[in-house]
Amino acid sequence: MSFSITKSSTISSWEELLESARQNTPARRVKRPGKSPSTAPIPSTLDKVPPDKKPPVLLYRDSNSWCPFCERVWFALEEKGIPFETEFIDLSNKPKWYTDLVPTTLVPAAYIEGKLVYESKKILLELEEHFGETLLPENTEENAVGREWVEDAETNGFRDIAYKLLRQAPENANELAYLQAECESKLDEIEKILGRYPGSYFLSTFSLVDIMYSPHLDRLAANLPVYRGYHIKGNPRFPQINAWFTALKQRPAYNRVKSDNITNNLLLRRRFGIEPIGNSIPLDLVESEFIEYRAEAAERLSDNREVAIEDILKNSGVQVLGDISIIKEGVDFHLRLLADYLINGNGAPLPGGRTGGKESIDPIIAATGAITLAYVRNRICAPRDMSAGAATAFRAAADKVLASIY
Ligand SMILES: N[C@@H](CCC(=O)N[C@@H](CS)C(=O)NCC(=O)O)C(=O)O
Repeated sequence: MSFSITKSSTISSWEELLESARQNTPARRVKRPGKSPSTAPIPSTLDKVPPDKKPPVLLYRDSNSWCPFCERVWFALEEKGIPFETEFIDLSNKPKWYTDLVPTTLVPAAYIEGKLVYESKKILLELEEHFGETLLPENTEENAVGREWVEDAETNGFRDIAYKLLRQAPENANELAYLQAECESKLDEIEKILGRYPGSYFLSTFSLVDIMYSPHLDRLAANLPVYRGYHIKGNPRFPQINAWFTALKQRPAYNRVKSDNITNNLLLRRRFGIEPIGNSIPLDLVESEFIEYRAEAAERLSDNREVAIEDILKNSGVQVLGDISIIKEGVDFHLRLLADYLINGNGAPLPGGRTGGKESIDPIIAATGAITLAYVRNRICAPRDMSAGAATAFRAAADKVLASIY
């Protein structure tokens, strides 16, 4: 069987797409050919290091960038403007040199000016020792409170209760109600301490305390609605926590290191096999329209297309549709359509005027497109592949282009 893809000539080439994407975003990653992950973020401060010198910090983190404890350290490094290198550890197959090096065998661990440190809290405090206390208040009294709250964030049981609630089998209604009440009372405690100092953060300025909590509260806020039908965001019981989320969103470092809701949902399902009882939180469609995010998503897709296409052909099931070279052409075409829509699409008709109707293309190609787009929509992970904002724009655009196929 053979067919041609109509209108493909009206869609830009990958080179053109990459160039226009790069004109609209400074975000770049390095490619890691043949390795997992296939790309890595470039720390925003790496240009501070002379070419003949090594950055002062080497961070060991998980290869999927799912680990909330690693996120804490990355967040602090970005906030403090410390240049660093990253070495990825595959947690499903940890190298022996790593388990020999780090007594807990967990990530994160870091070399800080040559000193090995492990446990996220210890790494955060060590970074304050070595690079100045920019994430702890100068005021002695508040500094002491900050240190105490950093400790509390580890020991107050909030995380354990939250994960117990998420993992509890839904059949056991009494236990669920009990865990929900426990979790709410932990959140009430957080609500209360957030109100202790003026402003939206835990202390009177952004600090390590915010960093200790943010990856966990983020994951909880993304997962409770989907797996337990319970909302933290928009819940009038937690005004301080909601104001805190809003304040965090203003911080560039936070936007670089955080995951998006869907990554968090997929991760929980994969990690613990929990079944959703509700829909995902709707994509933030306002955020998904920001050209910086759309361009970043298009840049990632265009620059890393070979890896993406190979992955789709191998893992999405699309290969059963027919001749692999034709299928490959169809995959490539729909990814270009997606990149084109990300850059040029804001509200406009889809590239080539493909808004459905009689001009529809060959059914096999349409099926190839549907599989490709549905697969990549949920395949990408933030921040492993791109920032959370870019991932949101990517998923929203995939939905749009996908809808145009039917
Ligand atoms: N208390 C540790 C917890 C670190 C941790 O649990 N890391 C997980 C990833 S999220 C890990 O390394 N898991 C691998 C394993 O359990 O073998 C910290 O704060 O650094």
